[in-house]
Amino acid sequence: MNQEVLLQEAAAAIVQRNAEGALAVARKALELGADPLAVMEQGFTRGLIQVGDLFERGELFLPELIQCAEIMKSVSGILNEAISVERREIAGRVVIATVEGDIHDIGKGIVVSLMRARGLEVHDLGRDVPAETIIRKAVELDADVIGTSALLTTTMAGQKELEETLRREGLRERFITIVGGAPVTERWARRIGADAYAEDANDGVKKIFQLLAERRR
Ligand code: B1M
Repeated sequence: MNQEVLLQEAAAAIVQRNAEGALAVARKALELGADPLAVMEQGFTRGLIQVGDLFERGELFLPELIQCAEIMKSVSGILNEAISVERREIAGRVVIATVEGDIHDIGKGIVVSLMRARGLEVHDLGRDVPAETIIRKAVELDADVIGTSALLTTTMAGQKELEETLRREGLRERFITIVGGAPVTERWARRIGADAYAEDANDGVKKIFQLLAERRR
């Protein structure tokens, strides 16, 4: 089967809130040997973004949005697990969380799976996590990297607070910081003083490896 058709079916299953159909597409993708990351990002995620647009225009309501998110969670359970593990040695230690006040964690889940698959040791603190808690955990675990995800324009402030707290506590140089999430931009990362902005999971992992290599030079 053509991969583009599969991706369209994945997106459509989310928009149509077809839970069984979505699981069937995820399983079919794996049977056919499709790249699970591509199916998540170019298929199911595309559908979820359409759902977000419908919600924004008032053409779909919160219960339906929640239903779509739940379907997305169940397919990501299958596909994130299947993201191929390329290397086993630990390349660096990452503490990651969705910032305080924000419960969006589907994208972070994809990022975490890819990080683990590429050999990073990842401590996922979950969602709605205060900056102070993220920092305490990173210090306790002697992490190399602190990653944060924010999906609301209002909660992006949590990423700024993290940078400010690190600076105030004299800890800024100790960690590499990386920020992501739909409203987050390169400009925002620069403005708050984060080391990197990541557009998606691949970009995030690539930048972490670059920054780890620079630090070890
Ligand atoms: Co919410 N929501 N939501 N929502 N929701 C948005 C974000 C919104 C844009 C929808 C819209 O109106 N168009 C809007 C925000 C508007 C704004 O801030 N300007 C919105 C709103 C308003 C809300 C509520 C306030 C709704 C309400 O209650 N009235 C509420 C807020 C709750 C809260 O957090 N306090 C809410 C709730 C929810 C659900 C619970 C129903 C559900 C989340 C379920 C869950 O995550 N467990 C949900 C969903 C699903 C969405 C949309 C539709 C999809 C988000 C998503 O999962 N995308 C979203 C619309 C949109 O984003 N266009 C929307 C797919 C995911 C794979 O992408 O998360 O961007 P993303 O992650 C990507 C990259 O950004 C990047 O890599 C990922 C993989 O490629 N990335 C990183 C992300 N983090 C990274 C970290 C990194 C590196 C890369 O390194 C550390």
